[in-house]
Amino acid sequence: MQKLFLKTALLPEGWARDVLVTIDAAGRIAGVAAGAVPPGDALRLDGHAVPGMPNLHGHAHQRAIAGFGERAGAEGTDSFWSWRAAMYRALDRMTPEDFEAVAAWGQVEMLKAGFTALGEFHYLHHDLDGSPYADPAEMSLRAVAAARETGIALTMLPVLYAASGFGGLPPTEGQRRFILDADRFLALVARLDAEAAADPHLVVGIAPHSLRAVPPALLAEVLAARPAGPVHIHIAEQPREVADCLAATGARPVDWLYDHARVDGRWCLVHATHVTVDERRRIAQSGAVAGLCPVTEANLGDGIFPAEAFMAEGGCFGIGTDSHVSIGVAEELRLLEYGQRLVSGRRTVLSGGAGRSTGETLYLTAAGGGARALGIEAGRIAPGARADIVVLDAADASMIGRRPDSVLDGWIFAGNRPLVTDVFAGGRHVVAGGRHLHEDAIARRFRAALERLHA
Ligand code: NGQ
Ligand code: ZN
Repeated sequence: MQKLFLKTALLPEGWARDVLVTIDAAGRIAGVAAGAVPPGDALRLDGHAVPGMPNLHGHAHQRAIAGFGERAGAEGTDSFWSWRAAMYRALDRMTPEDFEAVAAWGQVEMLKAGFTALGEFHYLHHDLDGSPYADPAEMSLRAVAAARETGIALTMLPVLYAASGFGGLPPTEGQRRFILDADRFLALVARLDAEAAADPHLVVGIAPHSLRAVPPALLAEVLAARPAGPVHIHIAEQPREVADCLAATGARPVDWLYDHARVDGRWCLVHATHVTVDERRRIAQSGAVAGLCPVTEANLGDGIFPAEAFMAEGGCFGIGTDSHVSIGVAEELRLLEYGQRLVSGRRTVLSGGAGRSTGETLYLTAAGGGARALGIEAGRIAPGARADIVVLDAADASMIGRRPDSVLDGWIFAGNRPLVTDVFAGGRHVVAGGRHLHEDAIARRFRAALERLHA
């Protein structure tokens, strides 16, 4: 049994002092005792300990173009869709080695930011020219290998991508590396299931990319073939997508999905930005997780999710870093809250009620929702959960004069400082003193890959 002695820790019942956490050989929390006396063989951590945050949505390859899409094109032409065309072009050169290097570095940044689990929404399946690799799981297994090296818990979400638009429009040249049919997709899922059977840190779900990319019959077929486990889908991110869906089907995307699939707590609806009041309520009542990615949604000009009403309706949400344009737990949660303030003209919008800490409510809600979306027991420091624990520097300027119950407000709203000193992911001490265990080697490979890709 590994033992951690935490000076202050956020437990499900609130903040506690002198907390002894025991961790079993599988990386799960076996016991939690507050007000304990430190045993001699415990590792002592003097910062503020909080549950690790799940990152419920990311595309590893996009870390290679973070911040490269900010030079203006012809006046008025830059949009989500022009960014996507540029992102596709970056895939013209990305080899499996490049992909693994980029994925590993992104995961290091996540862990250092306090993310301890990741939903990898993976659609880069084929070789540069669009032909399948000898091993159809070549690219997926690169993401898995990166996670084994970095220690982040991985929920692999192999993506089904078949069309370029509603009505089953044929895929474009830029999408040649993504395309699978049902049989090839299900074979890939089976291959990953076999990997996961022997790996307690790997979960496998499925990800029909979007209603744009997966025609109705194909969606029904893969859902029937996969009755359990996480299902993630991009939905209603852009107004044009809503308009195209309406034109093709007579329904908006969220309505269409709820009318044609049994959407429940295993689903994660990524973005769900453009929803009517009815659609919003359908999501909240179904128990599906809204996968909010505020930084990417801001970067791409997507819009603002109606989080205040959704939360009041009991809706469940988590956060994702999606395009990885800037990877930060505090940053995602801050922007989520600030978006709501900017549209409502009020403060502490997502606090959950009088007297409550906005930062703590945001944090714990997103941690619980993220864990549900990724199909893992996590998001709380409690027996049975994964030992995903993040320690914040209690000596930092932004922490001065705070009682523990305002620590998360300090992290999220004050100073924008990198406060994470230590991270345990599945019991593995992967970040210590603010540095990842394998940071230097992974950084070297990332640098070489990026220099080649942008040469
Ligand atoms: C993706 N990203 O799959 O990486 C998408 C772009 C698309 C976001 N939607 C491609 N943010 O949606 O067609
Ligand atoms: Zn996405």
